[in-house]
Amino acid sequence: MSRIAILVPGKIHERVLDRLKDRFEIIAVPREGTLALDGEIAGRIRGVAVSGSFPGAWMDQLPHAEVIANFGVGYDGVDVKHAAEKGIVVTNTPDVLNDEVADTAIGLLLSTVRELPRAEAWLRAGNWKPGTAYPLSRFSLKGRHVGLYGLGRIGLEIAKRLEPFKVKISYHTRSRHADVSYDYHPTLRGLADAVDTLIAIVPKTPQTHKTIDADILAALGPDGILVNVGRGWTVDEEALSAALASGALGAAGLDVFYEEPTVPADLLEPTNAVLLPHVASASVPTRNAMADLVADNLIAWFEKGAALTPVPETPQKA
Ligand code: NAP
Ligand code: 8YV
Repeated sequence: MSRIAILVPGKIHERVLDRLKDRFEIIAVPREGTLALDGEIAGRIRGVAVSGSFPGAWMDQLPHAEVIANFGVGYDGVDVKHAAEKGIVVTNTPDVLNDEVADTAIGLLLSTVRELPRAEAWLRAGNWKPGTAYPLSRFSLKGRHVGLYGLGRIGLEIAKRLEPFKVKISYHTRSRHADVSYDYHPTLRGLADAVDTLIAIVPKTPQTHKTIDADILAALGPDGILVNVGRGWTVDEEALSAALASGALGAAGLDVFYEEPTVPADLLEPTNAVLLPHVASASVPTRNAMADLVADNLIAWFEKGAALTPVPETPQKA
């Protein structure tokens, strides 16, 4: 019996392919503007494993696609509206990366507040000599009031990790959580007015576009800190680089950028920014767990008739 064909456009974690190759026929194609597939092959494809975008036009090339397994909890690259219209189930990789991303968020917060990467660079540059010391960091985490923009799976883990640091914690989401004691703010502006430190961990949606703008940064103020581990889409980077350069904002720690992998020169310039190349989930164990969940979703769909972690926008077929 011929094996079910799974399309893999562009690169994906090697473990996804290792897990799938004995059960499925893998059709690996380069990631280009259109899917380079002839009609016969396209007609055989029933599943997709993808890391990165998967536009609606590609779905239209696959008349028998049933499921698209996305590598990542954020699935903003996959046209889920189009998938839902076509009855295609989209899956993502929730929960298995919560701890890693939350740990990285705390590391990035501390690095930003205490200038740890700059202090290390100072040492490596040979500046530590008898009689010298790295300058005192301007900021401390002690006594800060941290606002979480997003309190979902990862946001909650960040909040739990913040508790032992004895900072006050508040949050903004669209819906209030009945089960947490943190102060709730129904608007982002209200949260930014209340706190001096903002951690963004919201998805890329039309509603979150450049919501962290000049007004929000001004509300955080000259002693304010911004950390973004969600999506670069959420931040107005021009306003951010201007605020960092002028001192209107104290410092920023960013794991994500608007147009990755491009980091605007104006953001590279200010020394009061800590910049990471989207590494929040990027450890071997966590990426392996994400790869397993991609594979397990496809296996569950084709062997048991139901995916493990479908996204809410796409229906799970009976
Ligand atoms: P989640 O459980 O769905 O949580 C999302 C949170 O954002 C919820 O609290 C949600 O609350 C809030 N939210 C959504 N839209 C909002 C809006 N318009 N205004 C205010 N709050 C809003 O997702 P998650 O698993 O925590 O992941 C969050 C995001 O982090 C992912 O979508 C991804 O983009 C990003 N991420 C980045 C990395 C990285 O490597 N840097 C790794 C993993 C995830 P309400 O629905 O009540 O508003
Ligand atoms: C990954 C992420 O870097 O899960 C997400 O939403 O942003 C990260 O864990 C990304 O998905 C890998 O391509």
